[in-house]
Order: sequence, then structure tokens, then C-alpha cells
Amino acid sequence: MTTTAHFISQALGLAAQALFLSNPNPRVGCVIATPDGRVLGQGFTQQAGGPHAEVMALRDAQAAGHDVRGATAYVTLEPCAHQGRTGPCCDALIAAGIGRVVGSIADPNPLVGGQGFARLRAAGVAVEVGPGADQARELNIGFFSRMVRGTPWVRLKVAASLDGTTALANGASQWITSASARADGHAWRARACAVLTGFGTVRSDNPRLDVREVATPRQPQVVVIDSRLQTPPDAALFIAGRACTIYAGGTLDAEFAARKAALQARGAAVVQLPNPQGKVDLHAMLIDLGRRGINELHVEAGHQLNGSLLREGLVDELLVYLAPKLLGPGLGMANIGPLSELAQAQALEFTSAERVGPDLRVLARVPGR
Ligand code: AOF
Ligand code: ZN
Repeated sequence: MTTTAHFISQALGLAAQALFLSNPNPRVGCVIATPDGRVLGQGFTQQAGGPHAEVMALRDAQAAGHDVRGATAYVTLEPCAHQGRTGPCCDALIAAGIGRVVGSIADPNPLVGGQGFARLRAAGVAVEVGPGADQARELNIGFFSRMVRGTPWVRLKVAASLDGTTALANGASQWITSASARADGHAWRARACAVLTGFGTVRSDNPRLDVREVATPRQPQVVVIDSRLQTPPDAALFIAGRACTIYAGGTLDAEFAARKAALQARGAAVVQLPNPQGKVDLHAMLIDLGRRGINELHVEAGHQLNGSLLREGLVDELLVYLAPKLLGPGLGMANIGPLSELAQAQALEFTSAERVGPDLRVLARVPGR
């Protein structure tokens, strides 16, 4: 392995430590090393509003009494050039006398967009771009989605029997997969900015939709699609201190305003985004969630909402847990409606398949996403 590959892979490992922490900021890692390969400092992005990876690495080096002048900073994203909640990292690197920066990939944030690398070069810092680009982007798939498309990366999670049944005809669904698969599912919740469900699931399961099975420094927000605003104000998903957004449609009856006020009193933001049928305009909702800083949107909903999201082409990735049992006919993963020809099938690509306890975890992605 080359020195660059070695330190970029170390920086990627650091970035991964920000997985549950830095949202909606990207997960970034930084290693500062001497030209002969001695590590002087390392760091990763902290919680939103906290220091970026480069500043953490500079502070780490300083705390150890190391002189970073002439050293190389290996960083998994272009150092920022803007004054955000924190000062520009490229200026901090320049001021510290860093001689060379190896950056995995340009920051897609239009506030940065190439200016970080440009400013470093203008200050006489040697800049190399590219090593680890694919992994750095993958780790920040939601951040790139929001910056490039304006909408979150939509990951739809389902738990099913081997024959694809997610609930019996009477609605019973707890539990199809094992405790280990459920804990694994909580890790995917933890990395998301928001967990989305529909009113149907609130009514039938009254879920909390928070992270309990893995340790996390922050909880994802919760989002409910509830066309007629029927979520009861005492639903379990209202957890003190957690942000909650409810998307309503256009059918307004006399009690709508009263129900809205009761939900707002529980801390929920209520947003009306009706489509022509009076239900929630799902694409407009994704744009709104993008504006609200949602990178990865983790969907745990029933087969109706899953079907609507899939039919409208809004799902980027499926996270499927399969239990080694057969449940026969019941509710499938998603009501995508009957197809008349095989050629109409939504094509997917498997990106991973792993055993989780007794179950199987499969990731499948819409090609080109
Ligand atoms: C970096 N290093 O570790 C991260 C960066 O509001 P702020 O000041 O925290 O800025 C957030 C933006 O900074 C974020 O949208 C992204 O463009 C960049 N993130 N930049 O140099 C880091 N996390
Ligand atoms: Zn920065």
C-alpha cells in the first residue's frame, strides 16, 4: 500500500466514526502526517455546529506539542472555504503551515465547490485530489444527494419472510426477523437524519421510531405522512426534545385546525403539501426535507406508502431483512400494483448481502443512483 492509500484509508476510518454524530454535516476524517510518515494528529467531524475534521486534527497535533509545518493533511473531503457555523478549514490549514493536502473529493456544497482546493493552491500548498473518492462519497451518500439533487437519499427498510411477506393478512408483523436484525436496523436509523413513516403504521403499531438498540449521541428526527392529520397527539413517536414533522394533504374538515394545533402543542411541525388527489405530494415533501437539511431518509412504513414511494420513483435503495421462514400470502413489501408484463419490473442492483444473526440483510439499489 502506498503512503497516500494508507493515510487516506486511516482518514476514512476516522470519518466513519462520525456516522451517527455529524448529521447534517458530512462525515469527514483527517490525518496529519510528516513527509516520512509519522502521524502528528487526527480527527473527524463533530456534531453539527462543532469543529470540522481538519480543526480536530490540528488541535490533536497541537495538544501533543507537534509542529505541523510542512506536514501533509490527508482529508476525505475538500477543506471548506466558507464561514459557516465554524471558520474555513482551508485557512486553518494554511495558517498552521501545512505543506500539502491530499483530499478525496470536492465538496458538493455550492458554498465550497472547489474554492477550498483553489485557496490552498493559491497559498502555495501542494494539492492532490482523488484518493478514496468513491468511499468518501459513499459514506456521505445522503449529503451528496442533498447537495446535488436537493433531496435526501431515500433508503427503504423492510423486514420480511423468505417468501417476501411483511405482515399477515390480519396485520400481525411483530416480529418476523430476529433481535439481531432489529438491532442492525437501529444502526441504520442512527445514521439517518430522519426516520419516515405513514399514518397507517402509526395507527397499527404505534412505533417510537427512535434508536434504542445501539448507542448513539443523537436521535434522528421523525417524519410522518398523514394526509388527513389523524395522528393522535399521544402517539409514542412524540418524544420530548426530538424534532417531528408531519406532512398533511389537502382534505380539510372542520376539525383539521384543532387537530393541527394539538399536534403542534406536542412539538410537531405540520406542513401541508397536497397533490391533486388531496394526498401528500411525496416529491414536494422530499424537496422540503432537503431544504430542512435531511441527508439520509430512513423509511419504515407499510406496504401502501412503500408502494407509493416506489411507484413514484422516489426510493434510491432498499434495505431488506429476510427471515428464514415462510409466511405464505399476506401483505408484501410494497403495493406497487399488478404488473402485466415482466418487462415493467423495477430493476435493482444488489450491492451487498450478509447474514445478520439467523437472518439475511440485502441491500439493493436503483441503478444509476
Ligand atoms: C470540512 N471539514 O469535517 C466537514 C466539512 O456549518 P459549518 O460551518 O459546520 O459548515 C458545514 C459545511 O462544511 C458542510 O455543509 C460541508 O460543506 C462542509 N463540511 N468541511 O472542511 C469537515 N464536515
Ligand atoms: Zn471545514
